[in-house]
Amino acid sequence: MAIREILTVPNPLLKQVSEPVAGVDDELRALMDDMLETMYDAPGIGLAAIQIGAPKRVIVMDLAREGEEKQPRYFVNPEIVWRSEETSGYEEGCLSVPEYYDEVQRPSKVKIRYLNYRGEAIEEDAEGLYAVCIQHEMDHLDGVLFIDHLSRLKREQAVKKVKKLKAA
Ligand code: K2U
Ligand code: ZN
Repeated sequence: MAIREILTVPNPLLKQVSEPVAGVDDELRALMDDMLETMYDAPGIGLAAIQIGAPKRVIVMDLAREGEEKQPRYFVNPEIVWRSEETSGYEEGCLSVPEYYDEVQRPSKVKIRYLNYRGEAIEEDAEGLYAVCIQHEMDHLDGVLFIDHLSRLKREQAVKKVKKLKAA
């Protein structure tokens, strides 16, 4: 296992559309292990493979609260197969846009299909923070950041802030 560098804006790789994975094998599981270790170290509650420079449709997540037992989740080739018309707002952040937070509106509930760590096909409903996080991460797989849902002014302010942070 290894902690990998997390790419930050304005790295153009973050705008790349990630490719589906042919199958879940030991090599992919090693990547997911590295992603999870990197996410816990950040710390974060979700991470998409593109954020460590791997353009594969793979996400890891752990929504367990501080002090609770870890509950790692792995999503290979995830798809959203249904979205509620109802939407909710949530103050989002992103490990690739450090120290910038703003509210994003997203469908409150989604139904997702994906392969798990063992390559088994899963279909699951998500709501609350789970729905927010999976949609945030699935945006990453399409080269979309949460700031892309904001105004151009806010997006430019966010990138300027991260550039300043990295230069300090
Ligand atoms: O994609 C990422 O950078 C991981 C995000 C996932 C996330 C973003 C917005 C809302 C929920 C999850 C990081 O975990 S950002 C840090 C964080 C931690 C707890 C709650 C919200 C954001
Ligand atoms: Zn993010």
